[in-house]
Amino acid sequence: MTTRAQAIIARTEAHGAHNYDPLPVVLTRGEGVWVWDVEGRRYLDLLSGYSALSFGHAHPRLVAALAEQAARLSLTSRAFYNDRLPELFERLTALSGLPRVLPMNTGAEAVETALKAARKWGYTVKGVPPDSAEILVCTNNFHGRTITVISFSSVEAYRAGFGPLTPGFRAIPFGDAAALRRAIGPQTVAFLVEPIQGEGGIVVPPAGYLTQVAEICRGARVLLVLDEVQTGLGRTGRNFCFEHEGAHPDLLLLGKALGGGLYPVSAVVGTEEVMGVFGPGDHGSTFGGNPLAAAVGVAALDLLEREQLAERARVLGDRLLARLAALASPLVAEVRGRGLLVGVVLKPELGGARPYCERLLAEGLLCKETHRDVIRLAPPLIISEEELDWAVDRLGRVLC
Ligand code: IF1
Repeated sequence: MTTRAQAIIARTEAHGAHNYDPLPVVLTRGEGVWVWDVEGRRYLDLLSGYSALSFGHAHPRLVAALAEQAARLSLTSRAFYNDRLPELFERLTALSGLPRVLPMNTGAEAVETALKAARKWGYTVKGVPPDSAEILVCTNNFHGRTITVISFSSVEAYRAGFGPLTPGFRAIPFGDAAALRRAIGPQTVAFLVEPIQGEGGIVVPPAGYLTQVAEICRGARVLLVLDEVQTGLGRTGRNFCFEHEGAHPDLLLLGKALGGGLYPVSAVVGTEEVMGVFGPGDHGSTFGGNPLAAAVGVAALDLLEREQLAERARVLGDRLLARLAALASPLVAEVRGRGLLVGVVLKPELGGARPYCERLLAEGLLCKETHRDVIRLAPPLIISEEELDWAVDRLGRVLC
């Protein structure tokens, strides 16, 4: 590494809180699936801003949408209407089949919004006694970093030292529909779940799980809240991961790629019955639903459909899984995932994936480990077959 890169790292660490442990690379420019460091070295981005950069870096249509809207009108607050928001609402409802949208900024805020909606629905519609609503979640979940969201994390490090935690949550095993049926009680208002657990290590539930979960929830009058912040918008080979099983949620949570990797945009999309609990003053955000967010969100959804990115993710994801399996690496315990959300699980005796991510960096691939042993592969959905093959060849050098 040059002294220039070292100096930037040192300055970052000098005044930044140390809540991350980044790989030692300083990036300065991105275009499509490629990023460049300050020394001019090129890398293929297999992390994609934790799946937010589905359209790649600096997509001209997204950049143009952002720049044009920024120059015209960026923020109105929701104290007034703006002329861009209705199109975002119309696109999201058309794509999801759910009729009502509440826009926020980050994924964690979308989760918080859904939890508030579910509790209020429980009290005002389902008739659960005041302050007694219970929300079921899964062990090994990841839904963000706010106090309430970490209150139901099963990762000790995410919770430790941050109490007192928010009550009202109970965890059940992921992928076990019978456990959900058993756990539902009279005070249960919702079940919050990721269709594929991302941070948990790209854990794909058994086939039929989401269908069963949707049936159980409907039968028990429990809301199904699907966190598709990571799996949504084409990532797993369908526009939404729930479409693989036709398991329609009451509340659908979107974020990350909804802002095209340029701007934070999240949303809760839901049924009339649940979203109807919100009245003026109940909930909001300074930036949620601003015209800049709406313009970028619309451009992102437009690209998703125009470029048929869900279909690309399906075809290229199958190719990626097949080619990774064909490497037959002695270091790999399992390769799993769906579409372009793939985890390469290293054998536990190797002691973790971090050193392998460092070697992949030297080969020109940006990856980040998750859950110690898993290398997460989530390239931009616009990646070409040639670029994907190039990446697998490099992975082969490090893993074989
Ligand atoms: C970090 C992982 C990815 C999410 C789901 C909500 C949120 C996330 C399913 C919150 C966020 C992030 C946050 C980032 C790491 C990252 C991540 F490694 F934790 F698992 F993407 F894979 N629901 N996921 O995955 O969204 O508030 O961040 O916008 O370092 O915390 P946010």
